[in-house]
Amino acid sequence: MNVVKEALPYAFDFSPTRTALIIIDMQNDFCSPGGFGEKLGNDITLTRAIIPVIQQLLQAARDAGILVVHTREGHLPDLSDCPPAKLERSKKQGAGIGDAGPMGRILIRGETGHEIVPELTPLENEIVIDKPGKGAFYKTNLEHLLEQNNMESLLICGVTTHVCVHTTLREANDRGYRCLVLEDATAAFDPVDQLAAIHMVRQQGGIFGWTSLTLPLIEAIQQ
Ligand code: TIU
Repeated sequence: MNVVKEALPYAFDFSPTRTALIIIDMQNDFCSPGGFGEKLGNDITLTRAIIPVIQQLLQAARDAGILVVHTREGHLPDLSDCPPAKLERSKKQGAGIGDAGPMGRILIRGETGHEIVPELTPLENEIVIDKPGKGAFYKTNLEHLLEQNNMESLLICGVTTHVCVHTTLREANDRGYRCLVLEDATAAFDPVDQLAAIHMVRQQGGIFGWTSLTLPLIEAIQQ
């Protein structure tokens, strides 16, 4: 067993062969100018700032042969998989899903805005999950893939902490996965949301799982 001693609320142990790294929605739409995140009225500085941290974690995971899963939030070009309520709220906020933007149609599969940022481009053999919702389990085959690979622990990073990271974390927790959320490899647009979201994971004896910084995890992967 590998151990992240510094994890909270207590040490997190994991077996690399039964652990997946889940990188949530590190897409241009959330991390690059003119995307969905910025059009919702957010500053993307904080979501961009974690890119180098995730790069290091991704390299460590690849070197150790840890299963890597990338996710992307987005919709079919005809919007048939976008619930009307989600579409309505995006339009009210000025970031209409499917509207034209500087990186193509907002949050639409196949557009530049939907692509993962170049620094974190998935390798050919890595899993990419396209999801219509905030959670990575809803209307995807993630659960099946994790079961097929006999996974028990998930290392979760990406954006945004309080939205897609949390929804995925909660879905995973209910399915019995042991989840470690990386405090400095996740980001919210507002630091208040980041603090609250991280606190919520590890409160009440780790109600949803564990948290840690990325460096202790990388050291544990390399143990
Ligand atoms: N708006 C916001 O904070 N997040 C999202 O809409 N999606 C994800 O978190 N990926």
